[in-house]
Amino acid sequence: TFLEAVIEHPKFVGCAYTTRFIDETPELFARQDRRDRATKVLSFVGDVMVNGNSDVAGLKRPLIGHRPDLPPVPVGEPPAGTKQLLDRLGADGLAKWMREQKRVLITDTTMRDAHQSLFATRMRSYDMLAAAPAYARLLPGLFSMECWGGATFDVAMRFLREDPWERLKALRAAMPNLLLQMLLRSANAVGYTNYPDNVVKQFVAQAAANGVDVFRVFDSLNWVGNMHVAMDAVRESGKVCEAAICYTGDIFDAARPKYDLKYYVSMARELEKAGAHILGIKDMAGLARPRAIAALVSALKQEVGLPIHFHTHDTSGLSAASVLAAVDAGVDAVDAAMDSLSGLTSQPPLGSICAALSGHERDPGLDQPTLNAISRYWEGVRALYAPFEADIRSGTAEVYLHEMPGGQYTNLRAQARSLGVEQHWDWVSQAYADVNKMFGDVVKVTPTSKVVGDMALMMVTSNLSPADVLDPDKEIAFPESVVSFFKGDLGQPTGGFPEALQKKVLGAAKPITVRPGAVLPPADLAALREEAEKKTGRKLSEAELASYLMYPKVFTDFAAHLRQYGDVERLPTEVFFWGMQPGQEISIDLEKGKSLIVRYLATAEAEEDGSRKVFFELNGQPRTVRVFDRK
Ligand code: 3PY
Ligand code: ZN
Repeated sequence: TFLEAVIEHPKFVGCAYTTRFIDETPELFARQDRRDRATKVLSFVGDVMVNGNSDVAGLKRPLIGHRPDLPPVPVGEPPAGTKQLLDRLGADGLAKWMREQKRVLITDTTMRDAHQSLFATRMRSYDMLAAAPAYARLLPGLFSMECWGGATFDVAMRFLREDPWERLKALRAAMPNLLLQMLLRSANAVGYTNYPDNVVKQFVAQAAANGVDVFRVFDSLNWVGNMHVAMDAVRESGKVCEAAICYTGDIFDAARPKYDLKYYVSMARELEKAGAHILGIKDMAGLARPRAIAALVSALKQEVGLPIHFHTHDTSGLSAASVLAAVDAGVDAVDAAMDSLSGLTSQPPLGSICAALSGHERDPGLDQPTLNAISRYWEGVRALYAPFEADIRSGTAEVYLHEMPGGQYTNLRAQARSLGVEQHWDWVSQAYADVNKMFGDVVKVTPTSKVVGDMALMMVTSNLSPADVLDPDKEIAFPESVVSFFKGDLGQPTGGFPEALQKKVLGAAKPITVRPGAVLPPADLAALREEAEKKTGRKLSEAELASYLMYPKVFTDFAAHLRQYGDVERLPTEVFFWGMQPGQEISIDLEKGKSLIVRYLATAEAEEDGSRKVFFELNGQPRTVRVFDRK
């Protein structure tokens, strides 16, 4: 307690205090704060012991073996890398530098897209931060680390109970020499719907201020008109604006002329005009076949003056061939995931790509033994998250049929499972393809992919055929996301909406035909801050306000969790999900140089009021927490 802190303080013990002792001894409060934090985090572990972590309810605990160590890291400052280049040259200078490189530049996606696509975005900061120093010290030649944005923002708060901003700041500190990259859904920011312009701007400013260097900006309908606000905000922050075209269909498919080479080249020109520093090719489903990507990269190299960055997924099993074809066609940078988190719905293998290019004139120049060692570490990490993985074993050409983004695949499968239709997965994928056709052959990437997925699941669970959906006389309760899509809330698809279906979905309601941000009134940020602070009972940082603006309910719940349990992101992953074994001892680093040694002893039977005592040893002293048994 605070009193103990006072009477045990050396000044107090030595009677060397005055009446101002408490005011003049701030460490008393620091000690109390640590004690509170220790109690909170023990309460969380106690709760997992008694009630389990609801995020893994019904999932099978994985067998957790020995986790390979990371390679030893030399002491001292990490060598200068691309972050220093950006600081020195500015965003335009960095783009010019990229074009001048002979070697192909590599982005590592392990900390964002790889786990988003393989295990439902569940990777915790704990496992990332352990690897970060090895990246900074041993792989300074990487172009960037994709480690933020996309679904990570939401999942961090909702399921992992950690603050995405704290993750960003910690990664920034641990990798001061590498560019940190995020995925930004333009007007949808890191959410699933368009936000008012001032909310998007506030978000980008915070992301830039807290550590993001490269923003990959895309629009889920490839509507450049919907990207300007986000792109301008990135440019104003002084950071790098990588504007991406989302690749869908097949440029060589004469039956789908909508998405031909001309379409992408003209979009790329628009993005260049809109101020992109880098042009991204975002092949979110892994549809860009080797021959297509070679033609696309060659054309874009001729038609635009920007460096080109290729991102793909390995759902087909062939993405490495596409990456190598892109390299031969002159692409400037490519995305890959460390080998053990590559393949399937994730990115192609970073180590193998480097090995394939060894001795090539565009050899990325990364140290192969280091890549192998870091990959072994990630292999151990991946085992911890096995319960979140989809049961898929191989690449499949079916992706060319359904065109599901890699990041959606595992999620949609989990949704299908929870609705009891996973055994009809073939049907779900066929329905997904059918919905795409009915909706006018649209780009499918968050959030439009969610719209198509919601509709496909609904058709399977309600046993509806495409003909039923289109039949003007058959009444259908369309999912909310579908109604919103046809209203134009996500923007306008290339070629417009199919009119008859739009009428059927909307009834008497009128769709908008302009940019949603143009009709959304600006958010009253001061009033929303007041509302959020009232709900959470404390002052919020500007970054926390951004969380609230993105996800009011998720943030409010997370803030309540934080108040009750504190920094649970400091717990080892197996303890966070599954609790501890009797006698097990762990160390929790609350802050630099301050570790708690926690040993779990036992949990008592429930008492009359339904509470149970959980017994620990904290730094050698007995500590009991009381947990209400909700089971
Ligand atoms: C996301 O928006 O999260 C994506 O990964 C889209 O591909
Ligand atoms: Zn992706």
